Amino acid sequence: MPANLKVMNRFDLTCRLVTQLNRDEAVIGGIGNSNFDLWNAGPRPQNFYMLGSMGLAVPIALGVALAQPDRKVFALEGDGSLLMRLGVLTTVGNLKPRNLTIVVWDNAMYQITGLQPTAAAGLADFVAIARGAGLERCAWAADEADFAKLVARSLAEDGPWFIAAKIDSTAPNGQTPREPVIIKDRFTRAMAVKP
Ligand SMILES: Cc1ncc(C[n+]2csc(CCOP(=O)(O)OP(=O)(O)O)c2C)c(N)n1
Repeated sequence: MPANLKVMNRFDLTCRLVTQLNRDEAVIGGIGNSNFDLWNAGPRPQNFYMLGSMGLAVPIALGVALAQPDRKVFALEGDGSLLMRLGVLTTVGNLKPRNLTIVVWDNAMYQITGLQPTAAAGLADFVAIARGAGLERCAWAADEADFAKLVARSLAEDGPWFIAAKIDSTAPNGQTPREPVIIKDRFTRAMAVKP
């Protein structure tokens, strides 16, 4: 892992990412803080907010990316959640969807359930793990400008991309309304699979 990675703020980075979107990109927010900050960054019908299950942002985003290869798809996942479903990276590495970007918010903890440390508080390096899983375009974001640059590249160039960011433990300013049926319905309409 590179030294001197800046510890950033998930909401700030989420806002930067959403601001950079210019088409109907899909964004899948993982359980808890990842989707709360996505919601707080401004509701979009092309956002899917995962409620309740850890580790599903990347599998859902992978499915959307494979079904709609002309649409860019982002998965935003916490480090604890990605660790729970690490095997999905090997699937992404083998399938190599050109339109998928995975972002991992690495605060080295299960923040929302009480700040318990994850393996990322030890030696685990997500970029090294992703590279080992077969992803080639993988990077740690050194700071906010670097994050924005990586997002811009992932929008302009073929992936799959994997962007890891060290973040602090600021709690989101409010939660996504818990309306699973509405979330799913709005998202599937935005993906134009439901008239
Ligand atoms: C399968 C499963 N196990 C445990 C939980 C309880 N749980 C919900 S969120 C969470 C921590 C998520 O950690 P991380 O993805 O790193 O996000 P953070 O809270 O740090 O933003 C846990 C343990 C759950 N919802 N689902």
